Amino acid sequence: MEDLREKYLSLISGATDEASLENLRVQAVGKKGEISLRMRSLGKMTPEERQEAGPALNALKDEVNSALVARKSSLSDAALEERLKGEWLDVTLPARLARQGSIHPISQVWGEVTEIFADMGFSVAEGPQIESDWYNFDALNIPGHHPARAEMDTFYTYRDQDDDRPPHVLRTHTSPVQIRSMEKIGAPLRIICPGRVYRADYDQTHTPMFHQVEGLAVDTDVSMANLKWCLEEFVKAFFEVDNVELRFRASHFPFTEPSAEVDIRCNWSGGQLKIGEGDDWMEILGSGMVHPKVLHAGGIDPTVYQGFAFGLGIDRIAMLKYGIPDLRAFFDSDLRWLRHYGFNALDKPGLVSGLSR
Ligand code: 2U9
Repeated sequence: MEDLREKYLSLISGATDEASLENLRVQAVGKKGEISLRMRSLGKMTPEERQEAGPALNALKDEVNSALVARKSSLSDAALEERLKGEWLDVTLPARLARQGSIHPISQVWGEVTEIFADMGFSVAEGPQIESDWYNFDALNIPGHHPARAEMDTFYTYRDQDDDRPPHVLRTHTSPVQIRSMEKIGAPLRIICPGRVYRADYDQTHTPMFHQVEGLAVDTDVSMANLKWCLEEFVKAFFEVDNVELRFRASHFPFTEPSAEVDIRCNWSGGQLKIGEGDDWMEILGSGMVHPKVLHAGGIDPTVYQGFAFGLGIDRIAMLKYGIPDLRAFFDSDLRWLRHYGFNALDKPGLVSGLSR
């Protein structure tokens, strides 16, 4: 019995994992274990032998069981210790990392423009970036032979050679959204359409994708005077100045008649732009009264309704307002640039809280 005791106590203390410990348990005190079989043989002993062997075997079984429990607990402590070493955590690290992302100046200005026109009762309309020839050109009074089609450096989608339908285009302006809105909502109507547009052009002031906001107001008593007031209010709010002077210069667009390009009085001296003072003029948008043919293409009766429309480049006014020199950097995804020119996501542009900080 002493041999058994020594054998199992030494095996148990040498076990290195819980699985081999379980094997030992079965081997010693399991149903057919060595100690259990010995206990079964008590029946065949004389009463004197049994009196001596019985308590000794019981004591041995208890001792082996205790040794198993103790070893099991020390093995699981060691396993936990090992796991915790791998799951090490430095609780002295700061709980929040510094601000990682920022709002891109284009998103910021998009939000600012939307906020200003929303306050004047304009809602936002959006539409597809891949447009039919009709929505992008014909409906806007730009027929097939019109030079504006060529001037717009259009990206065309591919058609098979035997397919004589006109190809779809990447929209060259957001104007198709206004046609779609006139069809869908009818008159009266007051919308702005911010979005991405595409033209095959690339230099310091042109990228093949850029952003526009166009506006459209249609009603029975709409005039250039309303257009002028809206644009003045917009420019004052956007550049955050109390006084601005606008200059409407006669121009030509196929979709408006009359048409005007709008300049603001400014001062460029010292390389810094000041709005509302000085002797310089800077063009910031195009506008006009919607051409009757265009109203008609949108399903609106031009003998009853008139409309004014305007268009401006978001990227361009973002550069002007925030002093960003090169348009191409907008789309480089350079983190240093984004951190420098980006805005805090929590500072949402608002007319009461402030457009920009
Ligand atoms: C409809 C009717 C009229 C939108 C207009 C302009 C003048 C204009 C340019 C500004 C800078 C484009 O981003 S830019 O290059 N836009 O000058 N846009 S009027 O006129 C419309 C549009 C839709 C149905």
